[in-house]
Amino acid sequence: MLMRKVPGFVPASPWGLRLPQKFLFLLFLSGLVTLCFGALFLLPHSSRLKRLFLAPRTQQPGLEVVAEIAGHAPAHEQEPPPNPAPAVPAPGEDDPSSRASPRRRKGGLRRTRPTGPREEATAARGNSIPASRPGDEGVSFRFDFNAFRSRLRHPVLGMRADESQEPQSRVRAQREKVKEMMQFAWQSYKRYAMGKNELRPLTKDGYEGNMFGGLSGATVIDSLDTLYLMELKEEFQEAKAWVEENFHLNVSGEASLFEVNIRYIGGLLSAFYLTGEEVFRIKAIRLGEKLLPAFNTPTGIPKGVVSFKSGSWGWATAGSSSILAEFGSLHLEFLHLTELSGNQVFAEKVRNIRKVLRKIEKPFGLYPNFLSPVSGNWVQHHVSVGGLGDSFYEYLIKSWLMSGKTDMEAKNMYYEALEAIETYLLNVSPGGLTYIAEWRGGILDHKMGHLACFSGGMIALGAEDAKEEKRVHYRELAAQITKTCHESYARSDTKLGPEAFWFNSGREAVATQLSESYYILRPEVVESYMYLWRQTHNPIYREWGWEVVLALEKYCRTEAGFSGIQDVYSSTPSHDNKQQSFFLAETLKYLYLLFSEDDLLSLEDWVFNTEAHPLPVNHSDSSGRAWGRH
Ligand code: DMJ
Repeated sequence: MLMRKVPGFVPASPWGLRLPQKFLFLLFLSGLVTLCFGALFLLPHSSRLKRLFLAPRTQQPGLEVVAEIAGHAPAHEQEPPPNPAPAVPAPGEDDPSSRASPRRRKGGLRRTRPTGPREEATAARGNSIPASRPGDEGVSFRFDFNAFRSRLRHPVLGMRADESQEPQSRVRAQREKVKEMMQFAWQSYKRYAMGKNELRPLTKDGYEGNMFGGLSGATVIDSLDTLYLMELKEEFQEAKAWVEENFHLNVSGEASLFEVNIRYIGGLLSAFYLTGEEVFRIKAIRLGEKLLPAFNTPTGIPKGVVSFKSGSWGWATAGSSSILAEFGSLHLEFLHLTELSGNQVFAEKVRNIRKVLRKIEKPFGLYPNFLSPVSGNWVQHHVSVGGLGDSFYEYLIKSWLMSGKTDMEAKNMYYEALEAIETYLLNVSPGGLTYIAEWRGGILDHKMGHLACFSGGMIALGAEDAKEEKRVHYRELAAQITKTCHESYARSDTKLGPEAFWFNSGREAVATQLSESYYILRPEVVESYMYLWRQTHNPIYREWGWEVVLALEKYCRTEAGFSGIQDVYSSTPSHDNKQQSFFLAETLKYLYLLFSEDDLLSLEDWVFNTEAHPLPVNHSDSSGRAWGRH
């Protein structure tokens, strides 16, 4: 309007256009430019123009691929969302965790209950594991279960040769008896304590204890593989359903790294390898991630106690030294966690423990029981093949076997340690009993713990791969130690062995005080019978195993389950009111295997972890993710 009123103020353009015309022309031009620019975005993905106009994305070649293989989101997606969305799908919604388990879905069995929203999300911080995401469940990594099964040398449950040939044989009846004991132990637990860690058979209730940081159901997890191999199918389904629906990992207590590893991780791994059910693999991996903060120490030697509490470091919460048998009994399970998750972090943690132990000076070649995870030095010079030391040695020889005999480091460490043990700890009593004493800075305690009785089986297992000139010797040594442990049973009134027995003051293979006279349903002696039976087929081992079955029935069976006893030297012992979960995991399993054919969980295909959970040998035609073979 102003322009019209004062036309003289608006000069004409060089092309002779007036203002309204110019305005219209500009409008047309800008429309054209917008149209052309927009069209760039509609061109195909590979268009060069698009690359010219868009800012390049920061990208490290291969990173996404590695992350995907490892079952995790690429690095740039690893930050957890500020408010994790709940993992629990609405009723009727598809549960992503069950997609990977077509067999279960097909069979119409119960659905896996997804883990809680914040479950396991904090465990991985600082350990190169992305925080778990609701629903992601680590299942994007695919483990080829069928390929794994096809590589086994024997059917998992064996051929059952003797059943077809001798249906009424004595050994079959013995095996059936052990199966009945397992059924009774399980049913009693189920009836009075289902979901608790252990059964208290006298008070007919459950017991949680303080070793598992709030995790429940130790007996369920410990029983899975035993139920499976005994073909207690209904009971196995009950146990599996409990794991699916009630085994929650969103706990926040303080747990023993060792106990959670050997019982829960070991039990879940075995259940997966035996059945291929994804729920066991997923829970094992997620629980494994929760254990990782324990390794956050200056040396990488884990503390014995891990805090599941969100954001806190496990190592800061417990005492000053780590125990050899505890940090030395992770190797088998952690390699399998890597194998099943594709994530190297588990294998790296245990390889580092190995490295520290290789480097440190060993007094006379012996491994003391306590090590500082801060300085990496031994804390005391107490050496034992029983409690505190035991399964460290076991895991060396089993690492060698489980690697398909490729882990030379484990093999060498085992035989070197055994030489030192023989030189400094091995003794023969005046009565001719061979035993492994305990060593305190050069002074011997002439005693053996019940726990040390696993060593007969271990030495038998390792005999075949020793130097040729040592093989017969180790077989004989294994037999002698096992005989001594049998004596500790035979010399009691109940025919069950005490917690510790001595060789001094003219007394041999007996406890010297009441505080060492209890028996808590431990497996180590029958474990050795089982290995010695498989190695020699000497019927004495089945006889000795049967003595244990009869004694358990007579002294430990109560109306509502099995119980430990306070004094093996009393013919009317009082009960301790506890059915240990390892009784179902180990004692009954080893007894059952003792009365079975050798191809039931063949030792060519399986190694047993220290809680008797079978883990597969990595045959040379395997992928070898965890063993560095790809
Ligand atoms: C089990 O939990 C394991 O065998 C462990 O290695 C030692 N103690 C018990 C059984 O006695």
